[in-house]
Amino acid sequence: MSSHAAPATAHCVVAVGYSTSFGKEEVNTMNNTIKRLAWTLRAAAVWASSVALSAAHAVKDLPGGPAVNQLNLHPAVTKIAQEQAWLHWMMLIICTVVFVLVFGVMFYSIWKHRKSVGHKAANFHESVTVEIIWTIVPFLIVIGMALPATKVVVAMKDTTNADLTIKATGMQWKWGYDYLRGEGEGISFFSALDPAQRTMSNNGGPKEGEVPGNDYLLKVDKPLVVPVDRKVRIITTANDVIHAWMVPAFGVKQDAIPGFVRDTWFRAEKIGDYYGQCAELCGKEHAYMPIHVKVVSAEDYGKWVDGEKKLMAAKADDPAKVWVLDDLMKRGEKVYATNCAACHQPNGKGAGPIKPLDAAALVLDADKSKQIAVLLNGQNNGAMPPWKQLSDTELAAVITYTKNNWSNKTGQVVQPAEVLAARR
Ligand code: HEC
Ligand SMILES: [Cu+2]
Repeated sequence: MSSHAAPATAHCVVAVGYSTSFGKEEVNTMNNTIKRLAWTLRAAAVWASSVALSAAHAVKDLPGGPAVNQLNLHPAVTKIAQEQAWLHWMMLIICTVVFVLVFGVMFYSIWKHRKSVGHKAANFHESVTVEIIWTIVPFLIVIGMALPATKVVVAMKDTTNADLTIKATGMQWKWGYDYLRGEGEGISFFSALDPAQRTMSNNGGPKEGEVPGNDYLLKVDKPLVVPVDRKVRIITTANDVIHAWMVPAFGVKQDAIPGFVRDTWFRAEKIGDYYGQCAELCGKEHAYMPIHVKVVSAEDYGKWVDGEKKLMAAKADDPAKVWVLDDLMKRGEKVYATNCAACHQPNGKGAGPIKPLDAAALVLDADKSKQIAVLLNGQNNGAMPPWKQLSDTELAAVITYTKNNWSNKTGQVVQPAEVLAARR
């Protein structure tokens, strides 16, 4: 839309307003209304053109992601995506041909046999030939579309013999990735929207002169990394509500449902960055859960895996480390606040059926193994849940904390090695 079009039309309208024969008063109010209308139109036109201009200048196509004014499907990077695109065009063409033929015949018949040229309607019943034709032809068309479509759907669902299995967990509002099998097994991390972009969006989007980048709202802090030309099986599930894992360039879109496991797969044929998003409306920040898959060479993938493993080793606590009381207390305070305070209260007094930890005989007991056992196995049929999922160090820290906080002053220190030993 050009910014000149609207004022020009508005002037015409004003001119028409003058040429009609209303009273002076009426003409005046009318002129005011028209002026206001013209102003609104002009503002809208200027806004629209500026949006169009700034968009055209600031944002370019994102390779592997959306393109500016994109109409077609994403360029395919997997065999499946290629086949999907082929199916899409094949069916679109068949539908168009059917549409043109049917409507062509219909309009031709209406025109040719119209009453005004004296056409008399034919009057016949039951034509076996016609009935056979209009049964057979659509049947063939449906078969012609269903056969190749079924082939592709079956291929999409064949997740066997994957080189790499990754679990993608949707959560409000980020993705969790766990490498379950194959090279990189054990790696696990979260992938969330780039915080700078989130702030930009929360503040109403990129401001005048701010260049948001072509990957606006698609940039993540840590992309999923996979090797090229390997079959990657993605298992999807969710922690809270239904999400969906979608990467258009791979032709992959799979619901991630809490309590259920679904899977899909892809074999990316080209090194590069590919983008997608959560594709199931999952709450107020649905637009803030982008997916970024980095496809790298086998060699680079190996390097990435080594790097991740080193990072993980550095982060994981060494259960053999011997701690001093103060450090364990500091660590334990945090573990307690996140895991225990909700039930046992920050003051350790508990509430109702939740037993107090402050001044509790079991906590004060000189035999440390008693409390270790409660933490590892729970108590009273899970009323007190087991905390096996916490690390040895976290358990040692939180037990030491409860033994030396509030009025509890046992001076006892529980080392991670003791927890590790009790696990067996
Ligand atoms: C979901 C609520 C809940 C959470 C969270 C919870 N507890 Fe408990 N805990 C209980 C209940 C309930 C009991 C009492 C069980 C019983 O009846 O024997 C209990 C009992 C205990 C006992 C035994 C007390 C005694 O005198 O027998 C210890 C020790 C304990 N909890 C420590 C912890 C620690 C440490 C954490 C955090 C890692 C924690 N609890 C988290 C509910 C909870
Ligand atoms: Cu979602």
